[in-house]
Amino acid sequence: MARLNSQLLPQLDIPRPSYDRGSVKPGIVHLGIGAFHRAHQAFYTEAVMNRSGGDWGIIGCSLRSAGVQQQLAPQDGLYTLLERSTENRPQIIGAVQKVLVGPDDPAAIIAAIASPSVAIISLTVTEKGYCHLPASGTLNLEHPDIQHDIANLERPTSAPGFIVAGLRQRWRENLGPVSVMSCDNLPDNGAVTRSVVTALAAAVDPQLADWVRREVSFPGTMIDRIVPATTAEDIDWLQREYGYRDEGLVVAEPFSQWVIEDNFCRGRPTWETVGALLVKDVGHYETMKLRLLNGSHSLLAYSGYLAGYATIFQVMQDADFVTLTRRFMACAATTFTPPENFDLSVYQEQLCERFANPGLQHKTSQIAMDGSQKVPQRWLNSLRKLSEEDRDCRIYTFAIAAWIRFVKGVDEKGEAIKISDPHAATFAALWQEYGANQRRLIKEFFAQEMIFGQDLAGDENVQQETLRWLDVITNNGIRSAVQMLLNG
Ligand code: CS2
Repeated sequence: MARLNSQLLPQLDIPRPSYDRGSVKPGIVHLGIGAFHRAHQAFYTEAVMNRSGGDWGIIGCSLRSAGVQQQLAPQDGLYTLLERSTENRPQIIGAVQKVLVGPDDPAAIIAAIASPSVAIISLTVTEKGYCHLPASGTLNLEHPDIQHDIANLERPTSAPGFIVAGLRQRWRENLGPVSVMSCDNLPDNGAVTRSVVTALAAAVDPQLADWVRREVSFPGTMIDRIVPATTAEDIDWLQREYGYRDEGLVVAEPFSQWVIEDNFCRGRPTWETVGALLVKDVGHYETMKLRLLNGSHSLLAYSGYLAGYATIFQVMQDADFVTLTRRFMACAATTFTPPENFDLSVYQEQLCERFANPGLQHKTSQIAMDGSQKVPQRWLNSLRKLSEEDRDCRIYTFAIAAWIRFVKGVDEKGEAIKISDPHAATFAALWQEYGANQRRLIKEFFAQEMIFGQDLAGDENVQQETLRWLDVITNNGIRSAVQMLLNG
């Protein structure tokens, strides 16, 4: 069966690059070339090149495994983006020129960042990839990868390490600045990136840090598109329907949104011509998206998983969970200032429809990963506001109880749950030690300052309520707890 590559391209009856791929120079180095980047930033950049050309080829970098390189190298960097809802709409994307793998060849990534034509370094390395302390947004200098990178900057392992090594080379060779653009679901992602990169640069060479402060810009972004992990069935389906094999296939919902702070020091693709919104400040968009979309996603992931649902689509077939989602969003929507002239109720309706997309197999277990990194910005800032104002916090304390119950690592039928989280071992130890005394267990969870900060560690009411929910979930099961919440 024919594998997707440049030669096969003319034979395919599918939208494909209309520009001359061979003559495009690289303009972007992207760290963390997973499915999300390929369905989102690469999709917008492809649309710009299809519309008006430009040297915006993407050099993708994997900082951990060679998986994506093995998928894309035999395909000349080409892959299919399949939009799925009730219909299927494939498109071939040509923006990715090659994929480099950090552990195999770190020097190649540093050299790519230091290529003269490169104007933007972008990142989707997930929350934990910033090696920062989520509560303060500052670099965790104790992080083993950061300690390694300070001592061995010519062979970095972390995202901040690669960026600083590449910037150092640009500085030494006088190649001029670049913009460093985070596309991760972090509040203030531009400021966090600036903070970790300058802190690491300062630990390596204070003069480099001065140069970074003066010359490099760190635009913030709000990124949105639901992109479930591709499955072997998806790849087989494409092969059956369209007659070619694509190991790099990416499946996404039709919706996508990108709000970008217009703060680039060396030019950028004209993303605004293909649907992105370039603004002065992304803060309100970011907060809204994190608290409404990602906040309800995490709620549905933990409670839905415990109720036995494998995907968000399945969760949204259950009327109680739909009501739970609507209630959660209505409450979350009162905790922040929306972007100007923005209709929050339309946004919430749209989110419910997106979650119920029958074409997506978005696993609850996928969203449930890395809760320690996600819970603070998705739930806890809203909870703080409600608690400060003495308002009803129950939907949040319920959510926290569901998460704590989830990280026990055993479901309601007694089957093991694989907990994927940088703090999984701590959670297992807490359950082991205090599982028989849930009051103490809750206290110990809230004492995890990197998640709850100092304030919530001292919030007796919030802990009391969380304990109440954990007791209900433990004694009556998650479904009864949901009903009790909705009827209470
Ligand atoms: C999800 C996000 O996995 C998760 O935690 O909440 O990846 C979500 O699908 C995207 O942010 C949507 O834009």
